[in-house]
Amino acid sequence: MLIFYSDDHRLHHARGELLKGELQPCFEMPARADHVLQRVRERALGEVRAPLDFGRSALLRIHPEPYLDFIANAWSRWAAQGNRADLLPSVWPARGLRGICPEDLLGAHGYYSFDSFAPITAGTWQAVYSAAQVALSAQQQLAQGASAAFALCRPPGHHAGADVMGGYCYLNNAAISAQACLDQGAKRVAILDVDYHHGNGTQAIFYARDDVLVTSLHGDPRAEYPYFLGYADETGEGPGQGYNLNLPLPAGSAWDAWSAALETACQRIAAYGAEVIVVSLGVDTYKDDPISRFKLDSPDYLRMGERIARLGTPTLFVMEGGYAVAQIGINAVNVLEGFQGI
Ligand code: Q9C
Ligand code: ZN
Repeated sequence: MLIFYSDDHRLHHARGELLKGELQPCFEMPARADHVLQRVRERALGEVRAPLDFGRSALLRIHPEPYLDFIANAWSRWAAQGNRADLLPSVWPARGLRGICPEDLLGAHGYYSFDSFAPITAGTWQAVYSAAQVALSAQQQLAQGASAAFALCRPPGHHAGADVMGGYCYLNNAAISAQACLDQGAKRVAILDVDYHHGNGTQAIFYARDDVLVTSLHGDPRAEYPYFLGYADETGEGPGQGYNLNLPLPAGSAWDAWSAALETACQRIAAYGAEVIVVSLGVDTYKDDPISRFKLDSPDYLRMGERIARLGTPTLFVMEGGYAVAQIGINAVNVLEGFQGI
């Protein structure tokens, strides 16, 4: 299958993330994409191409213009105030506060965030813009008849809502490409989110819609980030009622429990009659992932790809999380090799 990748991901490398009261090195680092690319080449998975530039219009189908402008302009405004360290919010419009976007940059960043895990650096906009173009370039291959393509996106996207960043995510690459499928004539698109964390952004974007079925397997939000979405009783609303499927699993879940949930998701996708599947491919379900608590092992990712392939539906793989950096390439490419039948 064709692989799309841009070196621009390197432009986003934040100084640190706040964890347990301390600024620690970021788990979401450029080496992640390097390891996936290296493994793609080692296994000769397919030709690696640079993305085309489709401009902002496909991004605007998901994200409002003021949100894009904020990300695009925040660093130059921040640097003009004499700052050199990352822009990182500490105040959010929670219960009892007003949802007003303030003039102050830190305030505005809080307004456009739901946590402290989406710092803005000098290169953040170029990196996230290119990651979205990577996803759109892979999506174009499917529109032209390919049965699969891999968007090696970094930064990831599934925590980003229409106008809110968080969880290392700024633009929702999977949602942008799912919408592009619809805009090019598909009637039913399914998203299968296999990242360890619930894809709260993707769910929120499509929650009231029946043209995108969102299914997600993830750590139970009672105990796991992002805590405030991803429960089993979230099934959609209005016309979207019945078109959101959450499959939360307890900490310690290994392939037996995880694959049973995958079976449930796959059967729902088959019943829906999806014309295209967008897989939010996070491999932070791995047993040695430093921030996650599932127990999948590397060969399990081959089985994951095989099961997705049995749906017999054109599939776009979009890279999301995975922080066991040395194994992320093996695990992600195993899904793709399993899908292809090795
Ligand atoms: N104790 C993705 O995998 N940190 N984002 C949680 C862990 C944020 C994960 C703190 C995790 C975000 C795309
Ligand atoms: Zn994750």
